[in-house]
Formats: sequence, C-alpha cells, structure tokens
Amino acid sequence: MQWEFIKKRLSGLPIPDFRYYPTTGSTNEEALNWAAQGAANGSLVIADQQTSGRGRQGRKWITKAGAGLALSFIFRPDENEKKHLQLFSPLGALAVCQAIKTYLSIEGQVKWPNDILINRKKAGGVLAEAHWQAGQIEALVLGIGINISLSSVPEQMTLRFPATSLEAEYHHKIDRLDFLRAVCSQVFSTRPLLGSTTFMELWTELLAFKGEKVILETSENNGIQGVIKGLNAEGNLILQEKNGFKKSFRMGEVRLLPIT
Ligand code: BT5
Repeated sequence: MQWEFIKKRLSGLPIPDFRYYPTTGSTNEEALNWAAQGAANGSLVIADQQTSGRGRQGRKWITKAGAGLALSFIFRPDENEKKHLQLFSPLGALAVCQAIKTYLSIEGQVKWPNDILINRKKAGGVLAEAHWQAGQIEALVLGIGINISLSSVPEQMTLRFPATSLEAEYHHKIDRLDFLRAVCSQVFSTRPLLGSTTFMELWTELLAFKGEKVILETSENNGIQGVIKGLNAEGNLILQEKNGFKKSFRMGEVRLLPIT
C-alpha cells in the first residue's frame, strides 16, 4: 500500500485526514494518541501490518503485511451518539457485512456482538475504544480488522474460533484498497442510523446463529447454554435457556460459541 494510492481511493469520502503506517503496533493505539492531539471527526488511521494488534479483553489481533486491512476511525460522538456508545462496534461489523454484500455479493454475518463471519468462520473483528477526559468522552476509536488474502489467516491451531479470509470465500482476487473504500463508505452511510430501529433491524437480520444453540461465557460463569432469540433495544443478546426463560446479556465480558 502506498500513501498516494490510498489517498486517491478514499477521495470523495468524508475523511478529513488520514495517517498511513506500513507497520505499527496497533492502529487503535495510534488513533487514540491522535485523538488526544485533536484529530478531527472522521479521521482515519490505516496500517499494512500490526505488530501488536488488539482484540477485546487483552486478546491479540493478527494483521500480516500485505494481507489484510487494519483501520481505525476517530469519531467525535454527538449528543445522540453519546447515548449509544455501545453500538459503535456493531456499527463497524454491520458496515463490513454490507461492504461484503455490495462489493462481493456474498453474505456476511455478525457474531454477536462484533465479529464478522462468512460461512460461520471469522473473517474480521471490531474493537471500539474511547478517549475520555474529565469524565467526558472526547473521541470514539472504531478499529476494524479484515482478513483479505489467504495468507492473512493465522494458524488455525492458535485460534479458538475457525477463521477465514474474503478471498478464501470469494474465490477471486480482491483489491484491498477498493474494499477499504467500500467499508469506509458503508461506515459513513450507516453511522447516522446508530440507535435507530433500522439499525437494530439490520443488525438482527445479520445476526449469526439465530435460533441456534450456543454457549455464552461470561466473567461470572463458565458457560450458559441457550438458543439465540435476537436483540433487545440496547443491543443486548436474548438467550432462551433450557427451562424456557429468556435472559439478556450485555456486550462486554462475554464470549459466544456455537454448539456444533
Ligand atoms: C476482535 O477481538 O476480533 C477485535 C479485532 C479488532 C482488530 C482491529 S485491527 C484495527 C484495530 N487496531 C487494533 O489494534 N485492533 C483493531 P476478539 O473478539 O477479542 O477476537 C480476538 C481473537 O481473534 C484472538 O484471540 C484470536 O483467537 C482471533 N484472531 C486473531 N487474529 C485473527 C485474524 N486475523 N483472523 C481471525 N481470527 C483472529
């Protein structure tokens, strides 16, 4: 990837400024630092390779050189968005699924809350992190990692959930910068829907394992089994347990695994 090519491909999108790193630790880390220095709403950090890419709860995200996409948006949430901060990470996952559909004509799904699946395998992940100052949110960093080429997929043995790449599912070469543009454009067109009924409907429609039995691991228990029923208005997952009772789970310290 080269700076001038990226700039050209992103032209016309509402991105006031972007920073490109051939290699960096984590684009989220760069974006949080840039946010603290005053980056404008919609600014973007992109890297070709990450050496300490972050997943949720201290987990790692692998971005190998020349193989995938690692990007982090810096958003300055408005008053309405501040009420729906927890929906920024699903926003990233929805946008990637929509880009997969419009650009590749294949179906992606969202493994609640924010993993991107194709054919029940993980092709991407999202991590939202906030920059706070004096108890006020100053910026929301929306980090998105996507596996594009076959070589972007880490050794399966190192993973707890099966992984894939867009090219493995699409069976053709994909231009990374074209796909980057498709994702950015979906992020910007979906952002105004944050918290709306349309947003929740879109997310519900794309929800993976709906009607299927899964295990939810939380910090308080080591595995609740139940059938996924859908989402409530806050984006919490509704699970129906064996005894028929429905329980909702908040995003955060939760891990979802299907029972195959
Ligand atoms: C995520 O966490 O899936 C969030 C990943 C967010 C990555 C982006 S890249 C740009 C931005 N900058 C960052 O530093 N991060 C964001 P989680 O649900 O916790 O999943 C992490 C788990 O996914 C790891 O423990 C691995 O098992 C697995 N994993 C790591 N790299 C993978 C890859 N390339 N493809 C598929 N699975 C992977």
